[in-house]
Amino acid sequence: MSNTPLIISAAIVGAELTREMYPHLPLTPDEIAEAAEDAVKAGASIIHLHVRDEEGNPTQRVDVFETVTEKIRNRCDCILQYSTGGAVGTPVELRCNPVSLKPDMATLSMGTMNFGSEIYENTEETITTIAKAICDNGVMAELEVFDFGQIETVSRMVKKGLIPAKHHMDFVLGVPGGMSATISNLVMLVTRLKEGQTWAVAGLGRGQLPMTMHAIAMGGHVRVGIEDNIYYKKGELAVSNAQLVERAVRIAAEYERPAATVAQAREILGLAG
Ligand code: KMH
Ligand code: ZN
Repeated sequence: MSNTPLIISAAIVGAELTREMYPHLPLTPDEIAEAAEDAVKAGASIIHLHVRDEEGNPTQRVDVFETVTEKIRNRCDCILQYSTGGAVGTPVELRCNPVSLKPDMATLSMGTMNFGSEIYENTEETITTIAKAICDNGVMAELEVFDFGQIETVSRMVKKGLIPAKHHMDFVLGVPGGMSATISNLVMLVTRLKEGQTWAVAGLGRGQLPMTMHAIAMGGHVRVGIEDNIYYKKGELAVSNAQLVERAVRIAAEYERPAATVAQAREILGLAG
């Protein structure tokens, strides 16, 4: 069994949720920074970051990312990972823009797919454009794989030099339109990885808890948080992102996998400084 410290990524806001859907959703820069600090205090080392505009709508505006980043940095040390996925339908130029602020990491979604009743567009051209923005800014990519074919896309695009060979992998399982959050799917995906490749899984909805448990047992890392799952258990909303992080920490402790400190997470991921 792997005793590697567990990197917990907290997806604290997302782009899809509203206050009507989840009353504790952090929306303002101060609320998002507070949620980030609480998640880090609970054991998260990566903050997967989306931001909202003055109306609470998802935005890829650089000034908002800058404000939120400053507020988070003033409160705590963490690995900041910007979303380049944004919301469904966000034009590719806007998706790339925040990467100019040179966060520690940025996401790179690996294929076009149905996303509920919408289409999440990630053609090879889109992926290449975002990958270039990520590489030009010296940022580490976290590849978001939602479906099995996308892992083939990763191999093909790495071979062509279109996406960075050195990356962190995140399997996002349970999106309606992608692979479901089952252990057999997770095992199938993990077996396709190269030796030494770091990986995490984000299970959506009720898949968050079992995917967390399986990843911990398999030696992978995890993403939890409100972006992916608003429930603590059936019929009971989570009270905060930190509550979901705390649960992952407790389960991991039983497997003798302490939550990675930020420094340990940097080392495991091969992030400089
Ligand atoms: N909001 C989703 C359409 C990412 O952050 O990189 C895309 C997403 C992926 O959340
Ligand atoms: Zn996201």
